[in-house]
Amino acid sequence: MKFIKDDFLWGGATSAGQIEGAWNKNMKSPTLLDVSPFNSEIDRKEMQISSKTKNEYLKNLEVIEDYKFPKRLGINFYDKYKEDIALFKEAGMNIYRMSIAWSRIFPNGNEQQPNVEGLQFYKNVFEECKKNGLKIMVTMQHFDVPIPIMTKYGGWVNKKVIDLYLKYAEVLFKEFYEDVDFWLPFNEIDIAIWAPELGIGIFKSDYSEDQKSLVSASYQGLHNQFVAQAKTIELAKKISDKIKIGCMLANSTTYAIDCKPENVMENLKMQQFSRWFYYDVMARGEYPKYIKRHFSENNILLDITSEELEIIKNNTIEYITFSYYMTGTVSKDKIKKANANLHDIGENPFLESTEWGWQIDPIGLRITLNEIWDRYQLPIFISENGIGVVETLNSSQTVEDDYRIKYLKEHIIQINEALKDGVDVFGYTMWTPIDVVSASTCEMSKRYGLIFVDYDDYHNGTGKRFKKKSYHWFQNFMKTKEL
Ligand code: P53
Repeated sequence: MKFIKDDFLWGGATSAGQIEGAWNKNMKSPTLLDVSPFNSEIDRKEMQISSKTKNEYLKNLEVIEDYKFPKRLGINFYDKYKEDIALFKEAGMNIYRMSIAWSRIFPNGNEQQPNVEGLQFYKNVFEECKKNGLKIMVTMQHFDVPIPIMTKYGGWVNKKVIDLYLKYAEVLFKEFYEDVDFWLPFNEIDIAIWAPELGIGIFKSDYSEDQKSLVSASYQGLHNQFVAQAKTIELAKKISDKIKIGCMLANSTTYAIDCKPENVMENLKMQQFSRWFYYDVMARGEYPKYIKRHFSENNILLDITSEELEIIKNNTIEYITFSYYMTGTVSKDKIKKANANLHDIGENPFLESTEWGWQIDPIGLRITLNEIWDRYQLPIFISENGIGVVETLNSSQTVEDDYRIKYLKEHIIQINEALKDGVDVFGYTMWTPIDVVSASTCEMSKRYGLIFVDYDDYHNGTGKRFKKKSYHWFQNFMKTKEL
């Protein structure tokens, strides 16, 4: 079967905090990712026992030198970016999705001037991409709020952070508007609700006494990010029409467990709360009524001004992107839960799961693409999709990852079907072109790449890159477009 769209964008996605390393080099300040330990039972327990201890850790970075923090070192992309980008090009990719670390540009969040060395690093990376014929998609915040913004401002709950972010956005746009093809202000903006520490940079422990105040703070932080994104779009219009801004959501498609109307209704609610309302605010420019009803019925008190709503209304996104890894089921009654990291979803007896319990569902991607297209009629880009597996190099210094080839191929076949259905999908960046440190568990063992990186969970290893079987499969697919 031939892939039908010729001018489709194909590539890989990564994030700064999971690959760069050089966590405190050239003025960069730490982010929460730099103090997240490898998720062994012991480390995790120790970090969570006392939230007070964690705050101490953050304030006094020396105290934590004893711990192993894999994200601080990443895969050392900071020094190896030329080699890695050359490998992406050799695989046949024509786009690279990456993120800029805010903490490299404004280490304290509130400086008058940006850190020139931080800007220079990204300038170099962009030049390398261009030399290799790669278009560039940039995420401006990928789970990595600078710690000073958390400690001094209390994270995104504080509206002052909107202005700090806009200053950051202005610097990026003025420096890079000619280099970057697509901009995403926030990775998985819905993470504000599912994992507020990562998404909006608050300390959950500050709210632990009162669950309600945590929920209100999360929605407030999310709202402030909606405003920041809209203001970013407004700003971009003033700088250059070359700046194309889209949204990014951890798309959670779910199915009712059966056709019992109560369960179908429960699933509809799940879909409204886990994805539709976010897309609606960013694409239609309005909060839907049901979410306002939810806020008022649950005493979620938010500071939302009519001026902000006006800005959101007038500055909607140009295209939609999302990550797609799995689907789940929903029922009004108790059902067996699937391991989904973020969302509370149920098992689906018709689907297989990864070692981490993520339920693999290629047809669900076609369904998702059709649903989103039907609702918004905006161009769609799949900014993440892939499979995490424990892998080791074999005696031929490669990995025979036929399961990854199967995973990618089956999802791409469904994109092709969606194109035939009339959906305007214009690109796909797999998670990941190269092994990176996992976002949720900080482990190297959860490998997603076409390229194997020789580091273990404690960053032991040579750091050398090796092509897996899937790398060659992808390279061949790029040449033939045969599935
Ligand atoms: P890891 C959960 C569910 C769906 C997407 O995740 C998610 C998460 C958070 O873990 O995040 C995205 O590495 C995220 C990437 C991340 C990738 O999924 O936990 O944008 O940064 O690495 C995979 O297996």
